[in-house]
Amino acid sequence: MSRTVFKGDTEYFPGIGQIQFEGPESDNPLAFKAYDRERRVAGKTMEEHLRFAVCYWHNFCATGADPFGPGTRDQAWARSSDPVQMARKRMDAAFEFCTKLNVPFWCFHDFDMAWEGASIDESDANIQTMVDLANERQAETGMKLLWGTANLFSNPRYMNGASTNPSFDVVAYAASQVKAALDATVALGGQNYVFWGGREGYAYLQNTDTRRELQHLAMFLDKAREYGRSIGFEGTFLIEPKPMEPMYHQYDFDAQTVIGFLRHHGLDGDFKLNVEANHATLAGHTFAHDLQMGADAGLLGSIDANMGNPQNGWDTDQFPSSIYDTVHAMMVVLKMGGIGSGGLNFDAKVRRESTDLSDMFIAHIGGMDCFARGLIIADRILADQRSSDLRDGRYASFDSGDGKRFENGELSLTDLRDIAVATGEPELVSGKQELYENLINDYIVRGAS
Ligand code: XLS
Ligand code: CA
Ligand code: CA
Repeated sequence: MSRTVFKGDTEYFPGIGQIQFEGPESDNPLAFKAYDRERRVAGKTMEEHLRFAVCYWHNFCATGADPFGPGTRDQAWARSSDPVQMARKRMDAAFEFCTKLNVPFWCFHDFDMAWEGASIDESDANIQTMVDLANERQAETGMKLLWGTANLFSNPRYMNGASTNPSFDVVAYAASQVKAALDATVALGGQNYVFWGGREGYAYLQNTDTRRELQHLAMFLDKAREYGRSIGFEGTFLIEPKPMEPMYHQYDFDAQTVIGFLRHHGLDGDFKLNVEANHATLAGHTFAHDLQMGADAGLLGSIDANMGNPQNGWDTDQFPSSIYDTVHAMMVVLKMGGIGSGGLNFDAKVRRESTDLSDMFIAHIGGMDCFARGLIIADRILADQRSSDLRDGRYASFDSGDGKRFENGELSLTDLRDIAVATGEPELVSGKQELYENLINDYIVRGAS
């Protein structure tokens, strides 16, 4: 179903209508070249597969400011000294943008959608005001909430972490925010709730009791789960791994670290992973690696779609533009049978130098086309018998006989030795990596039409 374009009192993106699919030959920068919502791939429409979301913070709150200079973007919705007016205008701009882009989902932090008050009660009331408005906007347009979350990292009180803060007062304060953000997520029909461990980590080992902090983190998540379920949240709780920045060392380092943590604390029945591309690469992995680790564990819940810059060691949150990466990502997602109730959230921002309002559309269109091409090409590669042969064929010795018995746990170490003695020196079997790489490039070059 197409979204109804939201029309508020002010049009914040004048001259731009709802973005249409025009196909690969189009040279219109404000049209999709590959993302054709209704086109069916592997049994589902592209919209159902990709479940794109627009994030509130990078688009409607960030201004392009960096540590070296102020913002560069002129945002009409941010021109107000009254926080209520500003939040309302911002929401109108957000719904206008999302519905013109025609994405099904959006995502928010508590204090990018609303604004922080002088007390917890005031903040909760501010959030409620904006939830009421967002509910109206969702009903008018057909937009849905992919996930909500709480910002537990910007306010100075969280400088030493939120649930892992050495001060109990801060832990309790963080809980008040998560409670309100969960209430908001449920009120808006959110399908997931995200915990990014912003400053859950440490700067200096010798003044930190890491064992205690990790126990507090698990306890906090457990209580959030208990509360969420008690108010009828049926969606998935998601942890978003990230290895560094802002803290020197972050506890939720990467997918495998979080999977171990969730299983250790019995949280893996309710929590899954929100894997962000740029965080995976900061951890020294590829995007596809962290996706695969999540998929193997049955815990890949959602994706923050962006990319980093291989030349530096921080989180640049660029829009995805590498088809090579999206092909590999979508191969993982298709093999696991789809992203379920998760989605692809563009946790990405236009560059500080990209100052036209249309750049926001161009950036998202590019990211959506990049994943649409990734989806089509990944599906074709997986349908090519050679691709499964190249992988599964390598494990054929475990499909029957002693290999099968080993997998079933029927062979002891001594049995294995006896088999090795009888077999002698194993044959060298080529891994055929380059053949597979060439196959992928052949499909990429053939395109996604
Ligand atoms: C920051 C994170 C953040 C989370 C939500 O690096 O990506 O934006 O996705 O708190
Ligand atoms: Ca990021
Ligand atoms: Ca993210």
